[in-house]
Amino acid sequence: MTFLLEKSTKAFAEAKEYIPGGVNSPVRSFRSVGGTPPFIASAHGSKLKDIDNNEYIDYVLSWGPCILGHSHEKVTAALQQAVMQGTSYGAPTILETKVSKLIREIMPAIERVRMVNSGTEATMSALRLARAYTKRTKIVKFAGCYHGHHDSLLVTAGSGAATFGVPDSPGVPDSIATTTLTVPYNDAAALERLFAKQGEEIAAVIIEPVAGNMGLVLPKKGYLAQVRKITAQYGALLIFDEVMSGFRCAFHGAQDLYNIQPDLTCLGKVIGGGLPVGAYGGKAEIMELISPAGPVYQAGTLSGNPLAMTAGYVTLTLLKEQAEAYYAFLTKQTEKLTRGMKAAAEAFDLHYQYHHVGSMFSMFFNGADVVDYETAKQSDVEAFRVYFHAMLSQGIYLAPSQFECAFMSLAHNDADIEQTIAASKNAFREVYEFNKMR
Ligand code: KE4
Repeated sequence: MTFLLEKSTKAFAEAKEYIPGGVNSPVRSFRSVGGTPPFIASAHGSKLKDIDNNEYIDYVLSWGPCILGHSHEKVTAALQQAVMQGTSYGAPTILETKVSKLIREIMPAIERVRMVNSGTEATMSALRLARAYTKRTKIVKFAGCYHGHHDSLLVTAGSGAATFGVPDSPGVPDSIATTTLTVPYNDAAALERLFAKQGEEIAAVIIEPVAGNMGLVLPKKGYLAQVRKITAQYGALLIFDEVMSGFRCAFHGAQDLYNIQPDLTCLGKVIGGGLPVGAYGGKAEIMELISPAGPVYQAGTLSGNPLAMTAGYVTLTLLKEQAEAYYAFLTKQTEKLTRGMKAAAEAFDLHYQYHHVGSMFSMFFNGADVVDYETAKQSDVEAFRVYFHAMLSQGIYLAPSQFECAFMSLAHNDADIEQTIAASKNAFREVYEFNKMR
C-alpha cells in the first residue's frame, strides 16, 4: 500500500511561495528525512487524515499536547461552548485561577504560575526571572536539550573545554551566547567542574529532566539529585523544563517521578490541550518578582486566553480524574509497542536502543547505549530515514527525525499497536535490504 501525496505535493510547493520552507515550524518540513510532508485535513482519536485522504496512526500528537487523542469530545464540546462567550478579553477571568490551582495541585512545587503562549516564552521568562532573582548572568544548559528558540538558549557548546556558548543560529549575538554554558547531559562531574570554576556567576541551570529533544534520553540513576545538590550548593536556581515531560513521563511530571523539587518549572503542550499555552512557575518567593507583583517585566496579549484555558482545564481535569488508570494504560501501550518494535527489528538481526517512560518513547538506530547527545548522534540516521518512510507509506506517522520523541495517547487501542508492529516488520525488512546494499 503506497500512499499517494499528490495534493500534499502541490500544497507544499504553493506553501513555499508564502511561508519559509512551506512550514510554520522547521521540523514539520521533513528536512531530515526528505520527501513531502502530508498536509493534514483532520485528526480524530489516534488518527490523522491528510488532504489526499490517507489515514495515519499518529505518534507525534502535535509534538505532545494531544495526550487524550485528537478532537476529544469533551474538549471539543467545551471549546464550542467557550467560543460562544467570545475568544479573548485581555482581562482576568476566573478560569485562569482554576487552571493555576489545578497546576499547583498536580505539581505542588509550582506555588505561583504565569501563563504564556508557548514553551519558548515560558523558558525565556524563567531565565529572565532567575537572572533577576540571583543577580547573576550566566546560565547552564545541556547538549542535546532544547528549550525553544530564544537567543539565550539557541546556543551550543563552545569549542574545547571552555564550555562557553557559541550561537546555534545566525542572529544570536556572541555577547548573549557567551553567557550560556553548555555541558553534556547525564555527566554530573562535568557540571561539578563547571560550577567549581564559575559557580558564583551562574544564575540558573535549565534542564529537560527527561530529555526528549535528542530522541528520548532518560536521566541516569541519581543524576538529577546531583544536579539539584550542585545548584543548591552554589545558589543557582534549578529550572526543570517540563514543557514536554510534564504530564507525559508521569501525571505529576519528572519532578515527581524522580522526586526532585526544582526552583522553577516550565510547562507547555499538554496544559493547552492542543491550543497555544505555555507556563512557568515555582516558589512564591521567586515568582513574586514577576510584574506586576514585582519588577521583572513579562507580558502577553493572549496569555491565559479563555479558549486555551478551556482546552487546558478540561484536559488536565480529565487526566486527574483517572490518573492512575490512564497512566497505567499509557505505559502499558507504550511498553507493548516498543517491545513489538524490538522483536521486529531483531528478527532481521537489527539491534537498536528502545527508550520509553510513561507515554514517551524513542528508538535509536544505534547498537550502543545512548546516554547523551554525543552517543545519540552516533545513530544511523540513514537507516532511520528508510524506516521512517517505510512506516509512513504504511500509514504510521512517526516524528520525522531520529532526534525527536514519539508519544502515545489514550486513544491508541490494541489494534493500532498491532498494526504499528506489523508495519514495523515490513519497515525493518526494508532497512535490512538497504543495509545489504550499503
Ligand atoms: P514551543 O515554543 O515550541 O511551544 O516550546 C519549545 C520547547 C521548550 N521545551 C521543550 C522541552 C520542548 O520540547 C519544546 C518544543 N518541542 C518541540 C519538539 N521537539 C516542538 C516541535 C517544533 O519545534 O515544531
